[in-house]
Amino acid sequence: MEFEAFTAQELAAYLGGVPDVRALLGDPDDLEVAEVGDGNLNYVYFVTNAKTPERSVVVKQAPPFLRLVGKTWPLSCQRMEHEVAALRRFGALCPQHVPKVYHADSKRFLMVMQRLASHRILRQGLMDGATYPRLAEHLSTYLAHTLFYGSDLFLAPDIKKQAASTAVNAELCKITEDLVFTFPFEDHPSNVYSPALPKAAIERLRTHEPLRVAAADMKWAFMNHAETLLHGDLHTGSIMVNEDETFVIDPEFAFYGPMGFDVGAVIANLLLAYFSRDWHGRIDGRDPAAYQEWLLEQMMRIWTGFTTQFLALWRDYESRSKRRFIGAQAETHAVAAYRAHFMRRLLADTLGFAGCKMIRRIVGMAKVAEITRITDAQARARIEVRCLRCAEALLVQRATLGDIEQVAMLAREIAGDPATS
Ligand code: SR1
Ligand code: MG
Repeated sequence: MEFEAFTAQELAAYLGGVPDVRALLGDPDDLEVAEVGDGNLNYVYFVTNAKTPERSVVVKQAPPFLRLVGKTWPLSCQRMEHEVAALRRFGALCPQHVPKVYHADSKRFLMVMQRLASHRILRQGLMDGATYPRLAEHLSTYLAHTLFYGSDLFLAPDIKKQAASTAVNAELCKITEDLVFTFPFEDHPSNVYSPALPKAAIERLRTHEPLRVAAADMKWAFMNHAETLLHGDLHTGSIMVNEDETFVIDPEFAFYGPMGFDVGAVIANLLLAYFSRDWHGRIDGRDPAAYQEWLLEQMMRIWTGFTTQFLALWRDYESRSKRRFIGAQAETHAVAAYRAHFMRRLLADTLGFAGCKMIRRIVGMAKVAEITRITDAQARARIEVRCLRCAEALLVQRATLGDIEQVAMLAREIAGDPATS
């Protein structure tokens, strides 16, 4: 049967027929429905009781195609089941940072979830130059808990393998494999280049061998390293914030993959905000430098907060359970050496994935607003070249950039380099 999006009346009537949701929202005749989705994949509705507006929910429905492109790009609606399962799992691990799911319907491929009415999408806040005092603390907590508790460092091996096999999300992973790791490095028809982006910068993505090798290595890791349950698309459009709270939404790309993919997505998007601030800050009439430093500080605090909490969860679990990943009889210094090695590898992965994620947002089909809203073509191209230079350095030097402070220094150098201005 051909998919038809709900009309407002149909959706209100449907929600009125779900007792738990009706209890939340009240009489279906009082409901106002607004379609607000601006994402690439799904329909999203705010449904609010007009008489008591604090009674409000979000409804998300997966059409059998990619919304960004339309019916010519079919997509299975089962992605909604992955999203619901991931929201429930992450919500159990980190309830303070994940919206509640009130209802899920696997036949209509929809869910009803908590409305975050006083929060906004982080990407929009960053474009406006807003600061969020608790962002780094919250995101590092979310990352440490979700990535640790889904991994073999915590789960018994049979449970972990079973969980990984039910979370296979092949169709959405294929989108990432293509759009993040493959097409940006080819002359692919889906790529979109901004008009003033120098040909040499595009050519370099196709021909610079160390970059090609590094990107292919990250693709391999993405496809083969089933380390933990990932969000899978943790850009700043998947994060909602206010002064006091941070929520991570939209885990429809969730699957068992490499930990650095989620951490790298956050870092990539902070760096895109950092480089594009040059434009947004100036048109706001503000010196971009102070806000750019705030962005780099968030990047560093997220990484250090994440590693501190991740290691604490790991140590606490092993001391409580008497179960050591490295083996029961290992010397204390070997335990510490392995943990340090693990975190170094995770940083290298994180930087490699961040590099791929930045490149795809510059030359791939799915862009980010902080870049596309730059109306001056020359200014946009200058910023894009900086993003590409930074991404290349992250990829090629991922194993030698020893700490996150060096990443901040690299970004500052590229932003201030007269060759890119
Ligand atoms: C074709 S879908 C494009 C992108 O939107 C999602 O947010 C993912 O990042 C995906 O790659
Ligand atoms: Mg999304």
